[in-house]
Order: sequence, then C-alpha cells, then structure tokens
Amino acid sequence: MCEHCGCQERKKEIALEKKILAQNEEIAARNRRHFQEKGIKVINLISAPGSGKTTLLEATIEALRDKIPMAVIEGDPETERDAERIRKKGVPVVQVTTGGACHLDALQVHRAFHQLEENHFRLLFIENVGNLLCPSAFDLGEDLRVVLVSVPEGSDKPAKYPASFFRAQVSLITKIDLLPYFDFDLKEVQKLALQINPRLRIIPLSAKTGEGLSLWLKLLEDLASR
Ligand SMILES: Nc1nc2c(ncn2[C@@H]2O[C@H](COP(=O)(O)OP(=O)(O)OP(=O)(O)O)[C@@H](O)[C@H]2O)c(=O)[nH]1
Ligand SMILES: [Mg+2]
Repeated sequence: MCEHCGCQERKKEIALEKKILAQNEEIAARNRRHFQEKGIKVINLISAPGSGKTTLLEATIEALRDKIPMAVIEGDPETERDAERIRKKGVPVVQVTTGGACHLDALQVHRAFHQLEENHFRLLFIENVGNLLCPSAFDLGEDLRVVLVSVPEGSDKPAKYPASFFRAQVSLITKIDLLPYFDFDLKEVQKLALQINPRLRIIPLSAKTGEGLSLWLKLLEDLASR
C-alpha cells in the first residue's frame, strides 16, 4: 500500500524538513548572540504580500531617524524595489532576493548583516518575504517578531494562519484608515489573535494617516533603550 500512497516519500520529506529547521535554529542562535554582542535589537516583520511592511518602515524611519540609528534587511522573491524605497530614506539597507523562496532564513540574515556591519545602528528591521505561512517556522535570531494583518485582508486571518500569530510578540493591524470601506471586524481580529496567543500585544495603526503609530514608535524606543 505504501508504494501507492507515497507515505515513505512523505516520511523522507519530513526528516529533511526537520534537518533544515534544526540547522536554521543553530544559525539563528548564533545570530542572536552576535546581535547581543553588538548591542543591536532586531525586529522581524511578517505578513502577507502588500500588508504595508515597507510603508510602515518608511513612516518609522521618518519618525525615529533623529533618535535611533536604524538599518534594514529587505526580503523579497525578486527585485531591489523595497531596498530602493528604504535607501531613499537614507538608511543602510541590504536586499536579499530569495529567487522564489517564500521566507528568509537565518543564514541569509547572517550574510546580509555582515554587509551592514560597518554602519552604526541600534535597531535592525528585517522585512521578511510577503507570506503569512512560511516565515513563521524560521527563527532569524530576532528579539521581536511582529505579524501584520491589514484591513483589506479580512479579520479571519489569525484563525487561518495561527502559527504566525502564536510565534509573534506583537501584531499590527495595518491600514485602519480603510476601516470605513471594508467589513473588517477589529474586535473579532483581536479576539482571534488573543485566543491563539494571549500575550500578544496588538496595535491597530495606519502608516498613511499616522493614527496609532505613536504606540508602535514607543514600543521601538523602549526596545532600543533596553
Ligand atoms: N490606505 C492605506 N494604504 C496603505 C497603508 N500602508 C500601506 N498601504 C498601501 O498598501 C500597498 C502595499 O504597501 P507596501 O508597504 O508595499 O506593502 P508590503 O507589505 O511591503 O508589500 P510586499 O513587500 O510586497 O509584501 C501600497 O499601495 C501602499 O501604499 C496604510 O496605512 N493605509
Ligand atoms: Mg515590502
């Protein structure tokens, strides 16, 4: 029966996945030690494509540039587009293109960090590849994992993608300026996210209007001062 149902193949796949994740954990632990030695706090931003990660980074850089030195690692399947947007803000940035892979891994972050190392910075943002599923299994050595869900995506996302919410410390509900135009239920999304992770800090905000942004900025200032 196994010959036909492919369960032996699946067992091999699972063994390989476990090996890849174990290797990633080792490198992530090394990254974390490295970041600690350098006194750098690292934020891993995870969301579906287009939830507003780069726009939030642009607004964050504008608001904090005179207070906290920052750098960014951008992850995308293709193009330097997001890195170019960050570069225009005058912040050191490295673009990692994964060639189609749906998440960043700890080794890619290690290599990108070495390209940034000559710069002085206190906060390092990692914009993960736009995907609400794959990045959740890959520790990058970050201090803070932030999952974004935007109003147009719908308030059911924590229930459908629990791993991303379970492993995060902060969830940003983005694009709240669009609430009048979508049947997005702010109470429902918060309830679902807290069912999965009762310790999750949830901040609704809009990078376009600036509403709610001060709570996010305060959180970053606290992190940078630790
Ligand atoms: N109305 C509104 N639009 C926003 C907001 N933030 C981002 N957008 C828009 O959403 C679109 C996607 O924003 P990005 O910041 O590029 O999203 P992203 O998550 O970086 O996208 P990927 O890197 O491709 O995953 C752009 O058209 C932004 O202008 C917001 O707060 N309000
Ligand atoms: Mg982006």
